[in-house]
Amino acid sequence: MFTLYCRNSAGSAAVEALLALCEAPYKIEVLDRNPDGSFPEFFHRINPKAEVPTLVMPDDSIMTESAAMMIHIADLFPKAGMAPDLSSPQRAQYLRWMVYLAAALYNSDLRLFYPHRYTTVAAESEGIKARAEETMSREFEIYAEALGSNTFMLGKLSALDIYAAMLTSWAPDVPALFAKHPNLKAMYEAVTSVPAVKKVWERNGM
Ligand SMILES: N[C@@H](CCC(=O)N[C@@H](CS)C(=O)NCC(=O)O)C(=O)O
Repeated sequence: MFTLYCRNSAGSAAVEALLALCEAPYKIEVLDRNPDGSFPEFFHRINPKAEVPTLVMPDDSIMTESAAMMIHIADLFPKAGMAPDLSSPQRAQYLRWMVYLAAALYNSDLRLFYPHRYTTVAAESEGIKARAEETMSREFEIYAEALGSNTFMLGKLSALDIYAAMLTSWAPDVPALFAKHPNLKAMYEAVTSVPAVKKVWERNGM
Protein backbone atom coordinates (compact mmCIF):
# COMPACT_ATOMS: atom_id res chain seq x y z
CA MET A 1 0.00 0.00 0.00
CA PHE A 2 1.24 3.49 -0.94
CA THR A 3 0.35 6.48 1.23
CA LEU A 4 0.34 9.82 -0.54
CA TYR A 5 0.54 12.96 1.58
CA CYS A 6 -1.18 15.66 -0.37
CA ARG A 7 -2.84 19.05 -0.40
CA ASN A 8 -5.71 19.71 -2.75
CA SER A 9 -4.66 20.98 -6.20
CA ALA A 10 -0.95 20.94 -5.23
CA GLY A 11 1.83 18.87 -6.83
CA SER A 12 0.31 15.74 -5.34
CA ALA A 13 -2.64 15.86 -7.78
CA ALA A 14 -0.71 14.36 -10.71
CA VAL A 15 0.74 11.61 -8.52
CA GLU A 16 -2.70 10.82 -7.11
CA ALA A 17 -4.15 10.67 -10.65
CA LEU A 18 -1.38 8.34 -11.80
CA LEU A 19 -1.83 6.02 -8.80
CA ALA A 20 -5.55 5.88 -9.61
CA LEU A 21 -4.97 5.31 -13.31
CA CYS A 22 -2.49 2.50 -12.61
CA GLU A 23 -4.98 0.97 -10.15
CA ALA A 24 -2.20 0.97 -7.55
CA PRO A 25 -3.16 0.18 -3.96
CA TYR A 26 -2.97 3.59 -2.27
CA LYS A 27 -4.52 5.87 0.27
CA ILE A 28 -4.26 9.61 0.61
CA GLU A 29 -3.61 11.77 3.65
CA VAL A 30 -4.77 15.33 3.01
CA LEU A 31 -2.69 17.74 5.09
CA ASP A 32 -4.18 20.73 6.85
CA ARG A 33 -1.93 23.72 7.40
CA ASN A 34 -1.32 25.24 10.84
CA PRO A 35 -2.74 28.76 11.32
CA ASP A 36 0.73 30.19 10.45
CA GLY A 37 0.68 28.37 7.09
CA SER A 38 3.19 25.68 8.04
CA PHE A 39 2.48 21.98 7.81
CA PRO A 40 1.98 19.98 11.05
CA GLU A 41 5.05 18.97 13.03
CA PHE A 42 4.63 15.21 12.38
CA PHE A 43 4.95 15.86 8.62
CA HIS A 44 8.38 17.49 9.06
CA ARG A 45 9.56 14.21 10.54
CA ILE A 46 8.33 12.30 7.46
CA ASN A 47 9.74 14.79 4.93
CA PRO A 48 12.32 17.25 6.29
CA LYS A 49 11.38 19.69 3.48
CA ALA A 50 7.70 19.38 4.49
CA GLU A 51 6.53 19.42 0.89
CA VAL A 52 3.74 17.66 -0.92
CA PRO A 53 3.67 15.28 -2.61
CA THR A 54 5.37 12.91 -0.18
CA LEU A 55 4.91 9.24 -0.91
CA VAL A 56 5.30 6.44 1.63
CA MET A 57 6.20 3.33 -0.31
CA PRO A 58 4.85 -0.17 0.44
CA ASP A 59 8.16 -0.94 2.26
CA ASP A 60 7.69 2.23 4.39
CA SER A 61 10.55 4.09 2.72
CA ILE A 62 9.84 7.72 1.83
CA MET A 63 9.92 9.17 -1.63
CA THR A 64 9.92 12.87 -2.46
CA GLU A 65 10.08 14.72 -5.83
CA SER A 66 6.93 14.53 -7.89
CA ALA A 67 8.56 13.79 -11.26
CA ALA A 68 10.54 10.89 -9.75
CA MET A 69 7.27 9.52 -8.32
CA MET A 70 5.57 9.78 -11.72
CA ILE A 71 8.42 7.92 -13.42
CA HIS A 72 8.65 5.25 -10.74
CA ILE A 73 4.91 4.57 -10.42
CA ALA A 74 4.47 4.34 -14.20
CA ASP A 75 7.37 1.84 -14.32
CA LEU A 76 5.96 -0.24 -11.44
CA PHE A 77 2.63 -0.73 -13.25
CA PRO A 78 3.57 -1.38 -16.89
CA LYS A 79 0.13 -2.82 -17.70
CA ALA A 80 -1.32 0.68 -17.45
CA GLY A 81 0.95 1.73 -20.33
CA MET A 82 1.82 5.08 -18.77
CA ALA A 83 5.53 5.04 -19.72
CA PRO A 84 7.61 3.85 -22.65
CA ASP A 85 9.81 1.01 -21.38
CA LEU A 86 13.61 1.19 -21.19
CA SER A 87 14.11 -0.29 -24.65
CA SER A 88 11.70 2.13 -26.33
CA PRO A 89 13.20 4.85 -28.55
CA GLN A 90 10.68 7.21 -26.87
CA ARG A 91 12.19 6.69 -23.43
CA ALA A 92 14.75 9.49 -23.85
CA GLN A 93 12.16 12.11 -24.84
CA TYR A 94 9.85 10.90 -22.05
CA LEU A 95 12.56 11.44 -19.44
CA ARG A 96 13.69 14.69 -21.06
CA TRP A 97 10.25 16.31 -20.84
CA MET A 98 9.39 14.90 -17.44
CA VAL A 99 12.54 16.43 -15.96
CA TYR A 100 11.98 19.64 -17.97
CA LEU A 101 8.51 20.04 -16.47
CA ALA A 102 9.83 19.53 -12.95
CA ALA A 103 13.04 21.53 -13.23
CA ALA A 104 11.72 24.39 -15.36
CA LEU A 105 7.94 24.84 -15.13
CA TYR A 106 7.32 23.55 -11.59
CA ASN A 107 10.18 25.69 -10.40
CA SER A 108 8.83 28.81 -12.09
CA ASP A 109 5.49 28.10 -10.43
CA LEU A 110 7.12 27.98 -7.01
CA ARG A 111 8.84 31.34 -7.62
CA LEU A 112 5.53 32.80 -8.78
CA PHE A 113 3.46 31.52 -5.86
CA TYR A 114 6.08 31.74 -3.10
CA PRO A 115 8.39 34.63 -4.20
CA HIS A 116 9.28 35.49 -0.59
CA ARG A 117 11.09 32.15 -0.31
CA TYR A 118 13.54 33.23 -3.02
CA THR A 119 14.83 36.40 -1.40
CA THR A 120 15.70 37.80 1.99
CA VAL A 121 14.52 41.24 0.84
CA ALA A 122 10.72 41.58 0.95
CA ALA A 123 10.69 44.38 -1.63
CA GLU A 124 12.19 42.02 -4.23
CA SER A 125 9.16 39.69 -4.23
CA GLU A 126 7.31 41.50 -7.02
CA GLY A 127 10.35 41.34 -9.31
CA ILE A 128 10.78 37.64 -8.62
CA LYS A 129 7.12 37.03 -9.50
CA ALA A 130 7.32 39.10 -12.70
CA ARG A 131 10.43 37.28 -13.91
CA ALA A 132 8.92 33.88 -13.00
CA GLU A 133 5.83 34.68 -15.07
CA GLU A 134 7.97 35.68 -18.08
CA THR A 135 10.12 32.59 -17.76
CA MET A 136 7.08 30.35 -17.41
CA SER A 137 5.52 31.81 -20.53
CA ARG A 138 8.64 30.91 -22.54
CA GLU A 139 8.79 27.46 -20.93
CA PHE A 140 5.19 26.76 -21.96
CA GLU A 141 6.02 27.98 -25.47
CA ILE A 142 8.89 25.49 -25.72
CA TYR A 143 6.70 22.65 -24.46
CA ALA A 144 3.84 23.60 -26.82
CA GLU A 145 6.23 23.73 -29.79
CA ALA A 146 7.46 20.23 -28.99
CA LEU A 147 3.87 19.00 -28.61
CA GLY A 148 3.01 20.41 -32.05
CA SER A 149 -0.13 18.84 -33.50
CA ASN A 150 -0.01 15.88 -31.11
CA THR A 151 -2.57 15.63 -28.33
CA PHE A 152 -0.13 13.71 -26.16
CA MET A 153 3.63 14.32 -26.17
CA LEU A 154 4.49 10.73 -27.12
CA GLY A 155 1.49 10.20 -29.40
CA LYS A 156 -0.45 8.34 -26.69
CA LEU A 157 -1.30 9.18 -23.10
CA SER A 158 1.59 8.80 -20.66
CA ALA A 159 2.48 9.95 -17.14
CA LEU A 160 4.14 12.94 -18.82
CA ASP A 161 0.82 14.34 -20.04
CA ILE A 162 -0.78 14.00 -16.61
CA TYR A 163 2.11 15.96 -15.09
CA ALA A 164 1.93 18.56 -17.88
CA ALA A 165 -1.84 18.94 -17.40
CA MET A 166 -1.37 19.66 -13.70
CA LEU A 167 1.25 22.32 -14.47
CA THR A 168 -0.91 24.01 -17.10
CA SER A 169 -3.71 24.23 -14.52
CA TRP A 170 -1.39 26.35 -12.33
CA ALA A 171 -0.66 28.95 -15.03
CA PRO A 172 -1.43 32.46 -13.76
CA ASP A 173 -3.99 32.96 -16.58
CA VAL A 174 -5.16 29.58 -17.89
CA PRO A 175 -7.65 30.97 -20.49
CA ALA A 176 -4.89 33.19 -21.91
CA LEU A 177 -2.45 30.26 -21.98
CA PHE A 178 -5.00 28.10 -23.81
CA ALA A 179 -5.83 30.90 -26.26
CA LYS A 180 -2.12 31.26 -27.08
CA HIS A 181 -1.50 27.50 -27.26
CA PRO A 182 -4.64 25.63 -28.37
CA ASN A 183 -2.62 22.40 -28.41
CA LEU A 184 -2.07 22.73 -24.63
CA LYS A 185 -5.83 23.17 -24.23
CA ALA A 186 -6.49 20.04 -26.33
CA MET A 187 -3.91 18.12 -24.27
CA TYR A 188 -5.45 19.36 -20.99
CA GLU A 189 -8.98 18.43 -22.04
CA ALA A 190 -7.92 14.99 -23.28
CA VAL A 191 -6.01 14.21 -20.05
CA THR A 192 -8.77 15.42 -17.76
CA SER A 193 -11.47 13.53 -19.63
CA VAL A 194 -9.84 10.20 -18.71
CA PRO A 195 -12.27 8.95 -16.02
CA ALA A 196 -9.63 8.15 -13.36
CA VAL A 197 -7.96 11.53 -13.84
CA LYS A 198 -11.30 13.37 -13.92
CA LYS A 199 -12.26 11.82 -10.59
CA VAL A 200 -9.00 12.84 -8.93
CA TRP A 201 -9.16 16.36 -10.42
CA GLU A 202 -12.68 16.72 -8.98
CA ARG A 203 -11.55 15.48 -5.57
CA ASN A 204 -8.80 18.09 -5.68
CA GLY A 205 -11.30 20.83 -6.59
CA MET A 206 -9.45 21.45 -9.88
N1 LIG B 1 10.53 19.48 -6.04
C1 LIG B 1 9.35 19.15 -5.30
C2 LIG B 1 8.57 20.42 -5.01
C3 LIG B 1 7.37 20.16 -4.12
C4 LIG B 1 6.76 21.45 -3.63
O1 LIG B 1 7.43 22.50 -3.57
N2 LIG B 1 5.50 21.36 -3.25
C5 LIG B 1 4.80 22.52 -2.77
C6 LIG B 1 3.32 22.49 -3.12
S1 LIG B 1 3.05 22.38 -4.85
C7 LIG B 1 4.89 22.50 -1.26
O2 LIG B 1 4.53 21.54 -0.62
N3 LIG B 1 5.44 23.57 -0.70
C8 LIG B 1 5.54 23.72 0.71
C9 LIG B 1 4.39 24.49 1.26
O3 LIG B 1 3.43 24.74 0.51
O4 LIG B 1 4.46 24.82 2.44
C10 LIG B 1 8.50 18.14 -6.09
O5 LIG B 1 8.54 18.16 -7.32
O6 LIG B 1 7.81 17.31 -5.48
